[in-house]
Amino acid sequence: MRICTRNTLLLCAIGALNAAPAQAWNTLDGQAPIVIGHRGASGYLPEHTLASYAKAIDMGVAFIEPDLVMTKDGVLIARHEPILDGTTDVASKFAISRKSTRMLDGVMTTAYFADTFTLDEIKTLRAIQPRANRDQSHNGLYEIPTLNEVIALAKDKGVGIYPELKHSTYMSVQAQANGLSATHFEDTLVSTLHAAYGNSRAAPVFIQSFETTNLQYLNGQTDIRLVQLMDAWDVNADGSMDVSVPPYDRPYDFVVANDPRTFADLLTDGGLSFVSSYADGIGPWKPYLLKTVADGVDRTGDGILDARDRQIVGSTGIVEMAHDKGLLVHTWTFRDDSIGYQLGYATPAEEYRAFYALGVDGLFSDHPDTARAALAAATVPEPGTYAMLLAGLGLVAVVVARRRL
Ligand SMILES: [Ca+2]
Ligand SMILES: [Ca+2]
Repeated sequence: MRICTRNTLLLCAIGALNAAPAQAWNTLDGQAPIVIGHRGASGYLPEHTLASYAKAIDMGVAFIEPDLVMTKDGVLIARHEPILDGTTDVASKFAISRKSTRMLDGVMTTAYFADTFTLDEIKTLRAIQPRANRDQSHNGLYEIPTLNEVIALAKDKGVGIYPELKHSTYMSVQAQANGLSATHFEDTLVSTLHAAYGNSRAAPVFIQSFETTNLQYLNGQTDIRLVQLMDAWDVNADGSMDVSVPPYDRPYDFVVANDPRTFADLLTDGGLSFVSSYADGIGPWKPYLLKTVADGVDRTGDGILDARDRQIVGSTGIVEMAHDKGLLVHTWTFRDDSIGYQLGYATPAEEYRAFYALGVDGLFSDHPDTARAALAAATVPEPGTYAMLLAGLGLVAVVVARRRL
């Protein structure tokens, strides 16, 4: 492991020269960042289907990301939400009487919930593309996969998996209502992963969640690496994060426990120390890491002010702070078709390049081919690289000399 801190910058720079032509990444271990297929290659095919994951693998991702929810009979399946309405054809196959009204992270919601359907029922459904601006031609073709089916594909293709426990607090209530244990969701994930990969930190697996209690529980159950996700509602004009709107403001288990901390509080020095007591990495929404400001300047020159025009200020310092505590940083979500959150960059390629340069250890992309192409371009040594590195060495030498005074 090679961590380049301010104190070891000179050695790291020399190391980079000796290791030429490999590029010195600003990641925690100095290796190239990983591209994670967000819900598969969800920019192209209906999310969380084996077809979507397979396409992401074909595009060169290191990991595929199954979000997990639970069926009535306690089977873990891949869906972004326990709500089936938006991403499946459930409404055309089951009577409206199968809808129910439940509290989901503090929001009263009426929907077809996965935990009210058996796996046999779920297997009659077919996935649909939830985003109107994306290809609808694959609707109705693909089943909803189980965790075991996702693992089988990943192992067959030689990539890792990055499962997310969705809404653990909600799942615990539903599990008990369905006659299962309060931790059935987490325990089933752990036993399934251990059976497939062993109980090892070296397993090609990361478990992620927006909640904290479940990850702290898992820390006592498994050596598989754990990642704490951090959300927010929006980004303010001045670049600060808006964490004022539930349920995007804080982990839902904090709400239940009357813990006043927000996601932003988990990204302070003290917050990161807390997270590092049980997790191996953090997964903050990308504007937490790179500060941009809406200053009214039309940088793209199209006569319209949007997110792409924001002024880039630079690192918020969170990547550096997390790395100093030994935490990996995996951020999200990168898309070719979402200029509303392509903050400060005219093209997706420029945005990827900036985050790779920032030192993120990985990122989640709906369009993994674009992410991989940007990574490949970033690994090609540019003509000026060594001159710049030498100039940097000179600068370090000056700094070191001044410190001696
Ligand atoms: Ca996810
Ligand atoms: Ca513009």
